[in-house]
Amino acid sequence: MSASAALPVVVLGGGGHARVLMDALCLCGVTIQGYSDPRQAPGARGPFGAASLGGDEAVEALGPERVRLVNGIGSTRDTALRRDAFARFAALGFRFATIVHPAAIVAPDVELGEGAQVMAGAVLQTGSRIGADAIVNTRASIDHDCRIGAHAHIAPGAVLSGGVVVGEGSHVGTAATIIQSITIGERCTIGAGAVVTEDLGDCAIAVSPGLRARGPEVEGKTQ
Ligand code: JB2
Repeated sequence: MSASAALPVVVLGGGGHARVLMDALCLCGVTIQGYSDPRQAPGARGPFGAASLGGDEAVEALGPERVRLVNGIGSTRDTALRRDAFARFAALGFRFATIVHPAAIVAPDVELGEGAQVMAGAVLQTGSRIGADAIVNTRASIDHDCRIGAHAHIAPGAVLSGGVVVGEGSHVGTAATIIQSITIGERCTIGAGAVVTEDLGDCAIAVSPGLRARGPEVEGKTQ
């Protein structure tokens, strides 16, 4: 893992994504000072023995010179909650640790933005760039020369062929496939298992045929 500073980390969030990150942090020997979650009372012992700090005001009180943060707020479709938490703390001067799980395969020239998170089994090929606070989740595959925008989420098992561009804040769903050189705009939602074979503009929704989209479905963009 490349959490660069020696500072202990505090994880934002106490749900499933936070626990996946805590596992990666423990595997890399990084000290977890605690986690913050408005839904959990301070003082309790949480996952991996991490201390519950209560809400984010407890993190703000620690100050950016004493801890680095890990954004444990995941996303299943809308990445705004995650993005807003990142922006809120960045504006206060906090820095976010960039995480690469020991079982990920990352080519040496891949560029990872601040707070990017690469989980177990992910494969990132040469020439790719991952934006700040983006998630490349479990077993996702990012082939050569891809560009993943800040705060985007490439969900578990998603497959991106070479030269794919995913815009800021977009969500590429579990086991979705995006073929080579496709560009997806910002804040798009690609449904689980969808196969994207044409470029998509901002805020597009693409789902597998036969699945009911929960928004204005984009006709004919998937096969
Ligand atoms: O502003 C916040 C905030 N907003 C929500 N600050 C802090 N510190 N915590 C916040 N949270 C907390 O994040 C919620 O109270 C909640 O406990 C947690 C989100 O947990 P949840 O179980 O809802 O999902 P998740 O974000 O851990 O994981 C989702 O995304 C992952 C990528 C799930 O869909 C997972 O299945 C998925 N793998």
